[in-house]
Amino acid sequence: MENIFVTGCDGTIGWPVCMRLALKYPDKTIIGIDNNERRRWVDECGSVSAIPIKSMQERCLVFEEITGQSNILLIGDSIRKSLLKMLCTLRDIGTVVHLAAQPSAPYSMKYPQYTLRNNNDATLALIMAIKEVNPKIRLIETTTMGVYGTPDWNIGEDSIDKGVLISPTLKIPSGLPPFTGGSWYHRSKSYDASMLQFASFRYGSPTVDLRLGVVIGVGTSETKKDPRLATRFDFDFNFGVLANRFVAQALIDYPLTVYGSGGQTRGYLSLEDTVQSIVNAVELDNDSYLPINLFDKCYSVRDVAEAVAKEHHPTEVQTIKNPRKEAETHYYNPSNERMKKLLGNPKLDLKATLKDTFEAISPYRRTILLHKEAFLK
Ligand code: USQ
Repeated sequence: MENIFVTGCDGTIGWPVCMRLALKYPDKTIIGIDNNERRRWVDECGSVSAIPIKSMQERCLVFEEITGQSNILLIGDSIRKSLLKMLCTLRDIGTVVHLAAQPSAPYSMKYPQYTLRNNNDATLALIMAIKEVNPKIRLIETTTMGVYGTPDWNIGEDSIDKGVLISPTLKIPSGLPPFTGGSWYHRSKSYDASMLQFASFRYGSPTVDLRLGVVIGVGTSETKKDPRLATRFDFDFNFGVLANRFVAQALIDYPLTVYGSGGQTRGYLSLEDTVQSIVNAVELDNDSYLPINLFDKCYSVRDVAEAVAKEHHPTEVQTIKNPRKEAETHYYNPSNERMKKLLGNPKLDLKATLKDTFEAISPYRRTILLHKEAFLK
């Protein structure tokens, strides 16, 4: 029996991934680790999760009460090579799902060294522990579509495999993203991708690099079983992602904060479908480095604002001077063929995700009102 190790088990994605893995593999132990920093970062930014969340210990007890399963085990708070080596040896780890990261672009611009240390040190510790214990342990990491930036060329997965010719004489080597991400966070994930690709090539480790687009929504089939199983929902300037922030803003009749011209285009995927994709990746049978672009459809900031306004009338839009340095009008053409094979048809499109999110956070309107200053600082 090979158990599964999940880093970042207290995160927005990590907690529902742990539950889904525990339900799918009742005979395996899902061993979770988290340094609890996400709660501190958001608190430091003067905000909270709009949906109240229990401690990890309480959530595990409730999970057992509701499902009868006690196969989520929490250990430690810091990803060290020695700890992972011990775990892999004593607890028979077959797969590591690496979700732990400081994931905010704006926060990373305030704390670049912290972000790089936090994100890259953990990844390297995992890579080296796996190499030393058993290079055949599968490593699945969520990096980001942001590793590509917003290039003028088509972001096709096959072209990434073969290398990308970006000029008649210049080629990006196979597997590697081009390192044009627009924040220290996005850069940290480019460095991770580079380490993953190199380690997989050098040590023969089966590695999946799930390059996530913007993950939106809050509910998954597991979190809906009991309010005490909820995962966090952030809406502040640093940790709230675009569509989630717009839903929170619309709910309290706060004008939607479109940065600049609003032409910034990204790929989006619901939390429900993201969790399922990660869980499905556990059973992929790749034996080397496999990057997968993970998003359903691409939308501009203005498209998302319009979709939110359709769900919730009347909703005003305000144009804010863009606090980020990024292209506001650009070409963006990524492919998601591998995700379609991994996931099949996504369960929730943008409209369904927005509707679900409005329903889930409506009871917590007052919490958002009390923290509305955090929308823009
Ligand atoms: N934006 C606005 N108004 C807002 C907030 C954001 O116009 O109130 C704009 C941003 O300037 C950006 C776009 O919306 O152009 C997306 O911003 P975001 O904060 O939703 O996404 P981003 O900073 O790119 O990062 C998020 C997650 C990150 C993940 C990434 C995927 O925080 O962890 O890796 O989405 S991707 O965007 O594909 O790189």
